[in-house]
Amino acid sequence: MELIKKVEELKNEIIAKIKEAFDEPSLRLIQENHLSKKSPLNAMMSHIKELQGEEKASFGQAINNAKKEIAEFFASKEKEISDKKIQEKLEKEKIDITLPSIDYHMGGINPFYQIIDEICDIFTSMGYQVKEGPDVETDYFNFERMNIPSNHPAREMQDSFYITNTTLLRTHTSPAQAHAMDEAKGQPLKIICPGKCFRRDDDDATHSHQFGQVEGLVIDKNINLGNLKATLELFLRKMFGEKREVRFRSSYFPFTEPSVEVDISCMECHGKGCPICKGTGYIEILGAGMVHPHVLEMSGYDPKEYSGFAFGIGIERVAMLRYGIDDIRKIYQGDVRFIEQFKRM
Ligand code: FA5
Repeated sequence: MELIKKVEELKNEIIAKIKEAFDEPSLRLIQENHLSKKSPLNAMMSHIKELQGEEKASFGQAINNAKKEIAEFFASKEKEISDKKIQEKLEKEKIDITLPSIDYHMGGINPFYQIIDEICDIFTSMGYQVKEGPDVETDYFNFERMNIPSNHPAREMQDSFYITNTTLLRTHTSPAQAHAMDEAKGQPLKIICPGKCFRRDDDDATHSHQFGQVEGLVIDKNINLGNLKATLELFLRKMFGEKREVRFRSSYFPFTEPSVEVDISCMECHGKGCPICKGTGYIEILGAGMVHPHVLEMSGYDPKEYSGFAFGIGIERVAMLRYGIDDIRKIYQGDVRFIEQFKRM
């Protein structure tokens, strides 16, 4: 049939045009002219009404087959052009892996803050909550509530920066204990309180007038000295590893009874004695003890029912022993050559 021949010719013509397309725009032009509703192939559909029976069916079939063949050919050409485009792009954009990379400068984090994070991680993994107290304290919280009334000789050991007669920069983080106990209203407590402390200490290799402590406090029924020792030993093992020498000494704090202090073997001389540890072979890192019954009473706990332990860890001392820092003042001098050595460790 003449019409079917025409369809065949038209199809071959369109396929030839598609073959010639070499880029995206030329392909789109062909699509517009030959594959749209207004295309000559679609226009030929109008002849269908002139045909009958068998002829009508085979003509319709011929048009559909032609359309299908063209669409398939078009799709494969489209893919060919897009693959070619990607290939050309890849060839043009060759990456020279021998070029030096961009130099991102990564600063260090002061070991003071790294140690706080580490201490908090260790204690929160043991179920402690983190609470903070204020840097500026009242005489009442800093001393009285810690069982250090005015004229108590222990005040002299923490010679202080007073702001008024009754307010001062806190000399230890222990007053945070009293705030937490007031809030807890007689309920059990398991907290740590990191923060800064200030004392009129003469600065030397292991003392600074500003330093950090992490206070710890556990209050519940049946808490004993064995719980305190086990907790601190676990903390020290996690912080310093198994090999470091640890020494528990009995001591005195007005707010704990009995009291202990804990020393770690000196990072410089490993226990032999040197100027940094003042010849003792050890550096003191924390004070601790069983909460004094009077402190419990002042804070609303019945000491016959409740007991507790507390500790105060010196942050810089831990940093010194952990990283082998030979002078505490380096932590505060803001020398980037020092800080840069402490990328997140
Ligand atoms: C206290 O401050 C007690 N509040 C600790 C405590 C808490 C005892 C709870 C019992 C119960 P001490 O003055 O010993 O104690 O200080 C504790 C730690 O803080 C010391 O072991 C030391 O690591 C650190 N520290 C004290 N003074 C300085 C200072 N001037 N410079 C650097 N670190 C210091």
